[in-house]
Amino acid sequence: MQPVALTIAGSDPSGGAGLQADLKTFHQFGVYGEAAVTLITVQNTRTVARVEVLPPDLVREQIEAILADIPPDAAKIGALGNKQIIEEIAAVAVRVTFPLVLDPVMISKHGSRLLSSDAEQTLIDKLLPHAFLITPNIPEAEALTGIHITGTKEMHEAAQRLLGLGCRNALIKGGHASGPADDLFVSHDGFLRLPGARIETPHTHGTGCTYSAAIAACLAQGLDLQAAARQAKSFIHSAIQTAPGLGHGHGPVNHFAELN
Ligand code: PXL
Repeated sequence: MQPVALTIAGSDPSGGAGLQADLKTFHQFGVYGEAAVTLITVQNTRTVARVEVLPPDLVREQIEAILADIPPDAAKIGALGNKQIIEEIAAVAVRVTFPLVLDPVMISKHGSRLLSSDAEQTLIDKLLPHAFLITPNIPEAEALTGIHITGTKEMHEAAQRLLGLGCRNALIKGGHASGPADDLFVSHDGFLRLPGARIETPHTHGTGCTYSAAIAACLAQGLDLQAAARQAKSFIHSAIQTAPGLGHGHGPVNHFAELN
């Protein structure tokens, strides 16, 4: 049976982040990819020049069309733009049975908002309770929980707070901390540290998108969540390590990276 994964995300025409990164990652994992677009960015590796959020009903209709015909085995949700789009997706999320990986994208590497600030509470109230897994980086975990993260202890506290808000599992990524890029995976059954040596490189554009897409791809293949998180962590590590060095700014990671 061909595994299928869906991404609900923004478009990055430079191909490093957003739905383009997700589709390449699904493909690399041998998973058939589907994509519903939430917003369109104008960007390259140097800058994000414009962000246009699509009409909420158009986003909803794309998803409904897919669900009625080729329902996925797992889905990931990336940049959402605004409150109305979150509400449309939440209305669908209440009735789906496949796992949802929620990457709570807020701000691009270049500082452009990919989620309006007044939408954060809607994301917490309406979408987060339907997430099988949420994958914030440290600034996103801080915004969602109000906890200022300075070390492992606060990472644990923030992860517990996220579970308290209703998602089943949380993966807080340590890439924005100093020292090793260790991630923390927490579920109601316990926690798991995903160690990662820090790689000094400017080419990390799309890291978060690629990581959560890799987890969704592994879930679509039927892996359990811990195995999915481990495999995705290993993939994103090699993808950063072997980044092709494209562009003149923050270049993309290597979506052809080896799977272990
Ligand atoms: O990496 C976050 C992200 C998600 N989605 C889109 C983006 C970015 C970062 O630039 O452009 C469309």
